[in-house]
Amino acid sequence: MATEITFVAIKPDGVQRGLVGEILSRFERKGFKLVGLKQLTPTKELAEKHYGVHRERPFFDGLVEFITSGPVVAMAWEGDGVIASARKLIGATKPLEADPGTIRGDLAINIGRNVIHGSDGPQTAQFELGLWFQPSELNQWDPSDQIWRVEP
Ligand code: 3AN
Repeated sequence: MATEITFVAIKPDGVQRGLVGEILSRFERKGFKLVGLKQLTPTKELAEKHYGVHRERPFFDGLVEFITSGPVVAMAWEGDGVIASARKLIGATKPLEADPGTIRGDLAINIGRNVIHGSDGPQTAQFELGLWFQPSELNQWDPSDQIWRVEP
């Protein structure tokens, strides 16, 4: 399994509800490595680029309005298979269909307020990391317990 980096963002509802620590800890406890972290209120331009694939959807304006309404916590997580694994930790887009144990399954009920975003594939991850982070904001570091994280 190749080492990857993915983009994850806690949306304004997750920040407002005080779920930042809960969500960070789920990724940390899983064993992924935090290589980028910042809080920002996205500009309309950033939001429209981020949600560009949904431009023609009826909910596009609402999505942009919501994600620009307050602070977002943007994260970059590194690890083997982290892109698909993060999507599993996050759970299905519709929180009522998300399995218990997932972030949306445990912490959300509404598709328009589903707490968190995660890149849905390698190309999207690359695009979204480049959109939300400067290269200098992504850190390379070796966890001191690295020996316990790799396949023997
Ligand atoms: P995901 O966030 O699980 O990758 P996408 O990319 O299909 O889901 O949708 C992006 C965001 O658009 C979702 N997180 C959700 O907030 C919103 N969204 C998706 N479908 C709908 C819908 N039918 N009505 C309202 N909002 C939606």
